[in-house]
Amino acid sequence: MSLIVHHLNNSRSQRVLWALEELALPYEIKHYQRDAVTNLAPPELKAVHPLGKSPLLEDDGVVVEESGAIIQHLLDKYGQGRFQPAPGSADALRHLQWMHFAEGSAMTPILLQLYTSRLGDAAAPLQPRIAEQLASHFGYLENELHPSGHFVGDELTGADMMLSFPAEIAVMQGQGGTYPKLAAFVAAMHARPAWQVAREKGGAYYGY
Ligand SMILES: N[C@@H](CCC(=O)N[C@@H](CS)C(=O)NCC(=O)O)C(=O)O
Repeated sequence: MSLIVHHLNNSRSQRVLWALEELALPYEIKHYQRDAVTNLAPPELKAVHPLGKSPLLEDDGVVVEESGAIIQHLLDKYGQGRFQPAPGSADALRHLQWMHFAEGSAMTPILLQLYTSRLGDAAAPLQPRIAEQLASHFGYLENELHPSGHFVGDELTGADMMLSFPAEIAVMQGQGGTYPKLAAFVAAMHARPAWQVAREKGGAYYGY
């Protein structure tokens, strides 16, 4: 088995390191640093994949992109049933939904806010809709968290790993008071030994 993570500092790639640590798999990290001015990934990542983005996983020489697909692949191939519900169960469908929701839906208003914030007054007509969508998606996540502090069932799953990134952004935006369950979820995930080892190995991860 050869697993290599092409890891960009301060990025979604943190989730992949975390998943690998939870699975206790051996892996290598190739580190890439964001440009200090543009915050973009360095051109070397384009030698691995045409989009030059992270995370990228190399599994025995096959490059897998998209954090959701990478984590699902790791769980399916190496998880032996851990960190996801039994196939065919009602929870499995919810899990599938969340695995896609994290990048497919939750990140859209977050990225719109990030990019339009650079336009100043020119973005004013868009801001109410973006703010409303941001609140709608964060509020939905807040309401969907189970009393156990997980998104599916009562144990850690890939869905929690994927949703940690938008939840962290809500907290980083200073919205932990508005979304206390999301804030508690982020704190609980970060308290996991596997998350902390991944954080140490991965290097800089925003203010966390
Ligand atoms: N939906 C993709 C997003 C990948 C992505 O946009 N990664 C960012 C890091 S969070 C990146 O590489 N940005 C650097 C750049 O675009 O230059 C995934 O979840 O893997």
